[in-house]
Amino acid sequence: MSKSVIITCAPTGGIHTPTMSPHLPITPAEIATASIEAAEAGASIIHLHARDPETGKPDPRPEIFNQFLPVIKQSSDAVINVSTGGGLGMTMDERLLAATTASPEMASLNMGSMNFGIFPMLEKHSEWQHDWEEPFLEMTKDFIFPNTFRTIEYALKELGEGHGTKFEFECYDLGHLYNVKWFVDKGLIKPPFFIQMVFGILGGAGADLDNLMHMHTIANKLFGEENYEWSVLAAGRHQMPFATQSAMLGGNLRVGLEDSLYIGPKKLATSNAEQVTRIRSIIENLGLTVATPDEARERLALKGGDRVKF
Ligand code: KMH
Ligand code: ZN
Repeated sequence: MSKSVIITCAPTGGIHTPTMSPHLPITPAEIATASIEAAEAGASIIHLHARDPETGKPDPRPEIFNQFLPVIKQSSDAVINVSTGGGLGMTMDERLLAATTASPEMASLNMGSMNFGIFPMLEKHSEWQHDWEEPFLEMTKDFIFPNTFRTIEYALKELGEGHGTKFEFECYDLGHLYNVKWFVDKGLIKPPFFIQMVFGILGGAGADLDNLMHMHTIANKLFGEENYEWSVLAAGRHQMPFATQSAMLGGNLRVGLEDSLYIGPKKLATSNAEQVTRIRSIIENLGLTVATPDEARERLALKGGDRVKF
């Protein structure tokens, strides 16, 4: 029998800006509602960033996370995953603070430094709701997203060993899988671990299905199928096709407005739950089932929702 499919939903992220969609959750209340609805629709993991409630700018402050993490926990059983990717331009200390404060079951960890170009989205708008949006996108023409061996090792020790938090290892290219392997060999990453393969970010692997097939083949060779769970996310219009391909190949997947604002060609998604509902129906029409939060906890060997600090 095939394994159930773990759906992660990333409701807001730190890439899209308020001008791009009126449906992007911004305030703690909006992020909480979007997360709870996504969990009700079938997401077993919720991947979270915070934003300044006034301006919508990505914001690392633990006190903002603390306005929505307990609310989500009280109304849903979903696994809470706190991003350490944060927002482009934050320091590594800022990026880690919310996770080390909340001690969640999961946190993201980006597995290599890279160009991270979101400036092409400048072409879609000429007027911006907030002053920060245009320069934020513009600066990514000359921006390197820093994730060095030293900072990755620090996060693995501080958050992984220190808090028992397990990671969503974000791998945007083949080399990032080899970086995971380096830490597996050093004993700092232990099975079962969770690889999130990311496609379609300018600076990382493009959204070509051959890239997905190849990364999966190499991950199996490096780690051994039995030692890890894999998941796929793709940016923008590639989101649903790539998620579907992953489910068909026995993998897991991620949706959410962090990765795509759309539900169809030129059609904005009106909620995160709409994307979760769409992919859930595709999964079920393929004859597969959706994993519950407890199935995700068991397969990823998570510490449990009662051992977090929120
Ligand atoms: N926004 C995604 C492409 C993170 O939060 O650690 C990658 C991401 C990074 O989710
Ligand atoms: Zn993220």
